[in-house]
Amino acid sequence: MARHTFARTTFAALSAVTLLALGACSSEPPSSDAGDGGSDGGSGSDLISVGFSQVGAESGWRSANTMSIKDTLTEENGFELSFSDAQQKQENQISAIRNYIAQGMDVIAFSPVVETGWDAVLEEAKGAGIPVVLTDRAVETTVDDAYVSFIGSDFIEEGARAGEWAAEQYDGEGYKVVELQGTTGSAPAIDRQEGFAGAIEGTDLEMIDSQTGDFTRDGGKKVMEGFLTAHDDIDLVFAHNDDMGLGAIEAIEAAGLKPGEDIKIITIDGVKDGMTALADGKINYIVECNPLLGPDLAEVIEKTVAGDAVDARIVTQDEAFDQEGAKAALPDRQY
Ligand code: GZL
Repeated sequence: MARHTFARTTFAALSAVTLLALGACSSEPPSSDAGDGGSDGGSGSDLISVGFSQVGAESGWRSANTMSIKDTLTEENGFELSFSDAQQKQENQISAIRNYIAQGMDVIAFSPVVETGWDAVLEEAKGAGIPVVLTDRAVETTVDDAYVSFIGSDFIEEGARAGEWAAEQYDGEGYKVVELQGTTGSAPAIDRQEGFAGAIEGTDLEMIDSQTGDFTRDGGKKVMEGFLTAHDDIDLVFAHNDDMGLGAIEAIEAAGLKPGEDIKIITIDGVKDGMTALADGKINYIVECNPLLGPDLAEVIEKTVAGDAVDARIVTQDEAFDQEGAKAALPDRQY
């Protein structure tokens, strides 16, 4: 399909925010292909060529997010998807996006590993007339009309829900709190920290240490080992994702303590391993961050290619779970 040219007017996006429940995804395991993609240069196929740059494969959430995108942007659904895994490196995402520009993709989509440093490549995509869609994470940019839409959760709200539950449960007990932060400079790490801190303000919960575990299980384990060496009075761990919380569980158990009892744990994501640990009482509360963004991404791409206006911000709906909620939700969980 010849690449769709875009007048700036087609970048015009409604300023309204749309709350969308997200579809389920199939159980197909994510593949790791990085197809050569690109519009077919006249082979006559009527597919929409999409270049997608993914953060990496750092967590269970990321795997579910990749699965949702690959399961939705299929040929039978009208897409020719080129997918690349940046191994959590911004330079890899920037070079992948430049490749997609050179290949003349109809649309480029990506989940930016960090918030800043995208102006040049966003300007290049705009100059090439290729619309950009952000999924999962936001960017800070000075480029006008840099992207058509941002589809993802409200991370400040997620951090606030975690902090509100902690305040409800533990205020008045002089709890000492440690925080396992996500990737430094990423929107979820910045916003979840802000939301949680705001929610515990005015309570007697005290944040005594905070460090990045880079959203990985190993990172969470290593940082928690350091916290346990440095502090003998930790009551609560706030982990920015399940994977770091699961790593913290390993460190807590290796120290001869009981996660969920001696040291409480609150995490964000709601992936199967996290929900299982919650049902088993090793995690105390999880705020969901729905990774199933494929259907909304497909809809935004189709509307954009058709020249229809799309919402500038599409906020995905998240639930939250205590132990009973996790037991009830696990049997039907899609990820
Ligand atoms: C959130 C997403 C975060 C998840 C982590 O939308 O960007 O990145 O919370 C993942 O599990 O690594």
